Amino acid sequence: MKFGKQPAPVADINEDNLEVHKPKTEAAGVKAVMVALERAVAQAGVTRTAQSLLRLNQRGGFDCPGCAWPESDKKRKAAEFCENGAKAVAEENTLRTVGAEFWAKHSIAELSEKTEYWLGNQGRLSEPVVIREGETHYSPISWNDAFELIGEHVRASTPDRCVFYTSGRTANETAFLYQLFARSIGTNNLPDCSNMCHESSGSALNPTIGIGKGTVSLDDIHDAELIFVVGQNPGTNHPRMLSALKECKDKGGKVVAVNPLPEAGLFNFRDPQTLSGVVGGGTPLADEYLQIKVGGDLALFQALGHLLLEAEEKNPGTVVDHSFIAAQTDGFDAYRDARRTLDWDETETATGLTREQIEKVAGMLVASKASIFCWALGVTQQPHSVDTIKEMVNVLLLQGNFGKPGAGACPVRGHSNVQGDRTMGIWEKPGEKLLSAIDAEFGITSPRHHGYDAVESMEAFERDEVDVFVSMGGNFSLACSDTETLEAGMQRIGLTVHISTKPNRSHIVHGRTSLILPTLGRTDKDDKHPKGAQFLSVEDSMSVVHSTQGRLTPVSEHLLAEPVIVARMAEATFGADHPVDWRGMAEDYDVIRDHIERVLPGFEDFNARVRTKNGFVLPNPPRDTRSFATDIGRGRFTVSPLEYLTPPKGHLVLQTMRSHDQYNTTFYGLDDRYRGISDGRRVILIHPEDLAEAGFQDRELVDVVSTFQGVDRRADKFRLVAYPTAKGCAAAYFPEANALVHKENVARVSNTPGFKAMFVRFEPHKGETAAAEESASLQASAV
Ligand SMILES: Nc1nc2c(c(=O)[nH]1)N[C@H]1C(S)=C(S)[C@@H](COP(=O)(O)OP(=O)(O)OC[C@H]3O[C@@H](n4cnc5c(=O)[nH]c(N)nc54)[C@H](O)[C@@H]3O)O[C@H]1N2
Ligand SMILES: Nc1nc2c(c(=O)[nH]1)N[C@H]1C(S)=C(S)[C@@H](COP(=O)(O)OP(=O)(O)OC[C@H]3O[C@@H](n4cnc5c(=O)[nH]c(N)nc54)[C@H](O)[C@@H]3O)O[C@H]1N2
Ligand SMILES: [Mo]
Repeated sequence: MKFGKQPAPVADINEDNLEVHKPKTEAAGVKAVMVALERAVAQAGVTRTAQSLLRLNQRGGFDCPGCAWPESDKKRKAAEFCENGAKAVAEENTLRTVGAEFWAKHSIAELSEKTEYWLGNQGRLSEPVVIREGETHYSPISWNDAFELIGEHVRASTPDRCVFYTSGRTANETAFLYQLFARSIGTNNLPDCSNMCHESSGSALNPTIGIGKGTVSLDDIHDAELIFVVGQNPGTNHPRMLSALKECKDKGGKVVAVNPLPEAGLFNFRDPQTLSGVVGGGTPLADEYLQIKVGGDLALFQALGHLLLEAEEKNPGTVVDHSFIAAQTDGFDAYRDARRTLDWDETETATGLTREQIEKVAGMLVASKASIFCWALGVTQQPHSVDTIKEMVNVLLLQGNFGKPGAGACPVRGHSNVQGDRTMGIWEKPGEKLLSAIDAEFGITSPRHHGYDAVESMEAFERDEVDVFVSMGGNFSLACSDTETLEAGMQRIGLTVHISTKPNRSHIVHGRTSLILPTLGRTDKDDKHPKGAQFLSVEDSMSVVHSTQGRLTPVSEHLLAEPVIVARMAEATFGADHPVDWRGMAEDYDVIRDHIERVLPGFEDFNARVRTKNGFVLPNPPRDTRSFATDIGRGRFTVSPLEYLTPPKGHLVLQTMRSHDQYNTTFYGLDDRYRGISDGRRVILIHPEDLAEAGFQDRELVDVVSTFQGVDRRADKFRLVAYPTAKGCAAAYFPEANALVHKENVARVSNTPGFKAMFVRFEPHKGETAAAEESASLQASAV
């Protein structure tokens, strides 16, 4: 084989090896670079690592498959990446492969006992495989037969019994083709990872500021006087954001961190690319740290609004931007009336913060002429998330923090193209404007009724109302909530199709017939086209659209590019006689971009502008012209009732989060370095006083029970770890704890699962024999 020897596979996790050390108080530094390089070389060897990392986030190179944080449009550093970006690349570049031999060797029954860590570490999928009803193993299938099988199943079904899931790594051109395929079939069943991620942000921002995206640029982050980092762990999930925060601090800006966990990256950053970061003490980041209770942010931002209005009353004309409010917004009077009084006792209970702490931070807001609120999943995955974000918008509107340098709203997006996918029309609730533009361009009739989002898809599986489930990337079975319900439903689907780069759990809990279609990744060369190598494009968290092109030789010659896979599924479904020229688009991505230009606003001259040095920025009315394209043409103040999470007696609030060594459902390794947890993942971080009150010891093995409206869900065998989290608020890793999230535990309006809003209690772990005996005696008594 041309790449030489494959690296040895890894051993599976042994939870008994769990190690716990003191959490760190600073992020990055030289250690981060060393870890990244070590991992990369182990997976891909020295040459391939050098070839890939040198092109990461460079012009003409590929976009990092890690997060959606933007690249600088100024001079780029030779190494414009972070530890976790490098790990994401290594994960994709690995020389290990998973082909016919692997599938012949391992049965589904055997694979279902493996952890996600083991599965993902087996390597890159190298050929298409199928498993049919009654079979125990996947086996090879030709691409032609695979596409025919998909065509047959889709034609034998009805449009709304087909579901098309998208994970946010999917590039613009692929996403555009994919939604066109779904709509050509006649369904808007286009759930995506965004439904489980920042949907609450879109649901709050669209009605209040007229666009479901952030309103800041990277320069704004540098120029802000004050930045709030709310419910976000940038040291792990958006490490390049730390450099931007550092630049802001260097210019005199201040940072406030709001988080139940004292995450290392919020406190001190050692920039491994500067001398002071290597040998000096690094840069302190957060000037104030609010260790808020999980779910307390709505109360916090109501209190901040109250305090700003109070400060304005004391010194009229100094705090609130009245001319902006009068000219550009609606609803201020009702908001002011609602925030006039505040119940401080309840605010302290809801937030776990003291009045003094909140007043101090309000004072910082009063003093700042340009503030930015950054947030991520800490505020999007709770029942009242949409109201929380609306409350943040209220506070920004009060001080006119839109459309001026250094100010605005900054939802920090997750997957590297999750924002672009929505722009391209991956949305279960499309508007008429998009659909009529698609119809006019392609001569099809898109369905007008809305489709399923992620949770609704799971519910449709459960009702046996889905015949075909196609997954463009991602790992739906572990990403969504209520794992057992979801997996039972997935297994009843007629055909599941997984377009993937690596094996994952969704392949194992498959439909009655199932296909795994291996595809090229971001770093792979895509050159098997009549006109030669093709490139794709993505949109980052700040609405910059730019190209991405992989250059590495794919690990297998049997991989197809994603746009090709979509086009061939469509051809097999519709036959040659279809108004859309699928093949023409798959052969030349410029043709896709020409269509996008005619269908979507903001993509004028797409093919030329995507080839420019820094790409181009999509229109953003709040940022560009301080205007708000809402239904009333104004920014909207809103009034929400106070809401926070109150667990029943004997329960704690449980949030789930990512370790430093994972990418969503894939694990790079087992070292959550900053939190000091390694070689084990089934842990519950718990405040020492809560641990004592619950009557357990540090490291004790427990079974976890979550309760939602009287219904319990269980997940067994977690170790309690005393940890400095906010009191009353425990934390576990995603996806191990997803089984605990009841499917109806969702955010209102956005329908995002309540991944950071579970009520849990602990029971001493029942050993395997005890549990078996109990279930036997239950069965006996049932008989
Ligand atoms: N390396 C790496 N990078 C990633 C990812 C990855 O898995 N690995 N995932 C990508 C994706 S898809 C996404 S969406 C982003 C996710 O980026 P993050 O949102 O940073 O991800 P989480 O790990 O879920 O962390 C949520 C943070 O919110 C805090 N939190 C929990 N509950 C609350 C609350 O009620 N209030 C407040 N104020 N804080 C709270 C948690 O303590 C934690 O620090 O990262 C992206 N980047
Ligand atoms: N409890 C809990 N659950 C959560 C969250 C949480 O915070 N807590 N976060 C939610 C969030 S924010 C998100 S975004 C979702 C993530 O949900 P998903 O996006 O569905 O999950 P990922 O783990 O990112 O998907 C990993 C798989 O993608 C495939 N893949 C990787 N690269 C490529 C590629 O280039 N092309 C293709 N076709 N496939 C590729 C690989 O096969 C890999 O196994 O999970 C959600 N679930
Ligand atoms: Mo995400």
